[in-house]
Amino acid sequence: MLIRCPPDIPASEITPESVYMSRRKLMVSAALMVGGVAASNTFAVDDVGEGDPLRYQKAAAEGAPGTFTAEALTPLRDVTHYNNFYEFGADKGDPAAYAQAMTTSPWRVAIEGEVNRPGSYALEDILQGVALEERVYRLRCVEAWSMVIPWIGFPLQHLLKRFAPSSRAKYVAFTTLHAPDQMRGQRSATGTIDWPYVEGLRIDEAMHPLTILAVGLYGRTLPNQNGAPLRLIVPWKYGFKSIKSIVKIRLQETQPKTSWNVLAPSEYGFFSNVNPGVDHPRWSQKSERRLPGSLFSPNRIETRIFNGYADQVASLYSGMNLRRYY
Ligand SMILES: Nc1nc2c(c(=O)[nH]1)N[C@H]1C(S)=C(S)[C@@H](COP(=O)(O)O)O[C@H]1N2
Ligand SMILES: [Mo]
Repeated sequence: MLIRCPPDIPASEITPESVYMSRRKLMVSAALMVGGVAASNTFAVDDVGEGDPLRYQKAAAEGAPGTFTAEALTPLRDVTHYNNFYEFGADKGDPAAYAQAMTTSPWRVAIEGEVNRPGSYALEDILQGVALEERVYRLRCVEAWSMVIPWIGFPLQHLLKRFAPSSRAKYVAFTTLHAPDQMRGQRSATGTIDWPYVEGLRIDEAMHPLTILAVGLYGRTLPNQNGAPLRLIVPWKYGFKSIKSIVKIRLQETQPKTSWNVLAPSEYGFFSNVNPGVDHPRWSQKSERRLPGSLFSPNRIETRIFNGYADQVASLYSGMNLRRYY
């Protein structure tokens, strides 16, 4: 039973928000990162092998509050072996065991809808000239566990602005790869998710500087189980909003369907902002298990509104009833 958890991009703009964001632009050619060719000498900085938490911890503490965090990083092993990626199975170990069957190169992304140049683009072209940044973000799963992960990516707004959304673009819809031959979880009709996995954001959420598209973590190319080669990260929302292995981005006027909302609308709303004040119908959201933990040391911490990013994002929802729009 399924556990319900559900190029030429303009040069980075200097916005007030960007001041508190990563100052550590990785001088990495994005093109080198795709296709699994991230050899150890591909990275100018921070090639950490199996992970060098101490070095990353230092980097994290240097950052301003909010985006970076001084909290301990979740070790690479947990980040890559405790996953939700239902296309490969419902157990936390399934993605690590089976996601290698997914081909991530070549990879194309369709950009559709209310944009000036809709089309199908090679990932290399989408990443051409993009300045990648490292962002240490908390990821809070709706199942009440969380991790702290050093992602490598770039603000989604850079991609969207390049395609000049029209005034009718009120929402952004995202779609994951649908390939039952590569994704064993898509082969069985388990009566759960109606493939492909889909997610969506309101346009202001998508344009928010905290929202990134990630291509790596821990200084390396994104492992398949974490959503290679391109996935969304929306750090103030429950983890299921951060859709993996994206093949389509569509700008549209109407609110898109989202997989978990379709499956269980009373349990998973469109917004899904992290909110300790609104419990899931079947469990509390007031606290979370910060990984790694153990039976005897569960490492339970209090959940924070908007996952601790309220200073940056609360204004997006001013006047909204967050209990109704959960
Ligand atoms: N395509 C797709 N994206 C997905 C999921 C999924 O099952 N399929 N699971 C989501 C959930 S529930 C979480 S908590 C995060 C987990 O990301 P991680 O495995 O990289 O930690 O991915 C999200 N993105
Ligand atoms: Mo999740």
